Formats: sequence, structure tokens, C-alpha cells
Amino acid sequence: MSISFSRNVRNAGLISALVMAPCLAITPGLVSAAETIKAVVTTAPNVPPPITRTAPANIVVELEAHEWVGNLSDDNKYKFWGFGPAGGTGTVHCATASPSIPEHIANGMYGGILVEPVGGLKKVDKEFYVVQSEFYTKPGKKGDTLEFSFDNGLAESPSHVVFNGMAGALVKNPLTAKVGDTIRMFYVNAGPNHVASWHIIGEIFDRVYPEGSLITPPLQNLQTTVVPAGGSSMAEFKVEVPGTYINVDHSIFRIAKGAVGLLKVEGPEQPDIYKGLK
Ligand SMILES: [Cu+2]
Repeated sequence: MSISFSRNVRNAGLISALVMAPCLAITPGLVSAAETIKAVVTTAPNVPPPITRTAPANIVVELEAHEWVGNLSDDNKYKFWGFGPAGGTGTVHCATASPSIPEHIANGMYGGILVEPVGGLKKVDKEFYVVQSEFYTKPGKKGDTLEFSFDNGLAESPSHVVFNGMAGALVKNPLTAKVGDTIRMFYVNAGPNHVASWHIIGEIFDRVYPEGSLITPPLQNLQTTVVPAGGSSMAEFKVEVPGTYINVDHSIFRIAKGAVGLLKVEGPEQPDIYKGLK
């Protein structure tokens, strides 16, 4: 199959969306009669303006498929497939059969989508969005643009497990907050193969909304939470003590493949809560 043919099929491909919180009770009859609106799409870290309508609508999201060579790690580049622009929280990915659905996801064709409950989410000081995903490459040497390996995908043996598209991206650009901040973190797991065990070393999640359901009562005081491949989670917590917290998939050897990020919290020491040993 020629590259141009597969690219054309890809460009015409379906987008399947696993939405975090389908919050409006929309009946099929209402949707078919509803107004059609073009979605406002932006690039991270921007988000579109809040919606003000109170009735259901058919939302058209225009995404264009792109290929580009970018950094997969400090040592290697990779030819990513993706959409531009894309934004939001949850999991959105291609489901096009050519060359194969897994190949689209393994090359980077996914993003997040967030549907807020009616009335919106409670205000917090900081919101973050982290996407975990795996890449499957053939071996290469430093400086190479690595090639995709279908065989390694089949073996479910990723060469890279990354947050936000590149090994160590959130180490180079840590998330930041101040002591006392309330934080909401959306965690999307694009897979394509592995379930994530999301954990922040040094922190406890005050509330976790498993599998991204924002209208189900949250679990409280969790250490680690499971995020399925093709799924998401949301956690809220308050950072009480300054320090560098480490965001990981607690399938912990994946740190060596790139799945590690930092959350740096600045502010006065809180010895009543935590004191390091001298
Ligand atoms: Cu695709």
C-alpha cells in the first residue's frame, strides 16, 4: 500500500472519542434537530472559551492529520503522526483501518478531551494535563530518527513510555505550584497497550475520579490509581509541603523508558506536617 494512499485514508479517518464525562442527557431526537456548531480548537496550554449555550448541539471538531519529525528523547527523533491543533482532556484517537488502528495510536494520533459537568468543575489554583503513551521503535544509535516497529508493538514491548510526547518532557519542563495550592490533574493514558498505575511520589490524591467519570462520587485518599489504556483519570489534591514530587507510572521500570515527570512546589517549610531527617 502506498504511503500517499494510506495517508489519504488516514486524513479521512474517523475519530473515536472516549469522553471523560458525558454529562448532558441528550436524546437522539434532540441531537438530530440540534444546531450545528464548529468547535473552537486551540493548542496547549490554551483552552477554548467556556460554552454558554444550554441546549444540546452537534459539535464539529475539525482536525487535520500531520506528520512531523520531533524529539522522542534526548538521543533520538521520531516521525510522529498527529493532529493539529488538538486540545482538551480524556482520550481521542484515530480508528482508521489503514494501515492499522494500533499503528495510528502508536505513532501519536491521540489527544485528550474534557467534557465538564453542568455548572463546571470547582475552581482550583492549578490544572494540569498529562498524557502517557508508548512508542515502539526499532533499535537505532544516538542521533538517529527511529523507525516504528510493528513487531515490538505486537510483543507489547515499548522502547519508550512517555508523558506528553517525549521521554522526560516533564523533567525538562516541570509542573510548578506553590505551597497551599489546590491542584487538579487530568491523566490520559493513550496506551496503546499498557494500563498505567498513576502515582505521585510524595503525594496522596485527596480525591480520584476513576476512569474520568466526573459525575460519580470520587474515591478519597488514594496512593496509586489505575488508568486503563484508552482511558483517563482525574485527581485533586492540595500540596501542603514544598519539594519536588515525582509523577510516575508505578509499573516502575517504565521510568527508564521515559515515564517520569516532576511537580515542583515552592514555599515555606511546614515542619508540623513534614520534617526531613538531618
Ligand atoms: Cu490516525
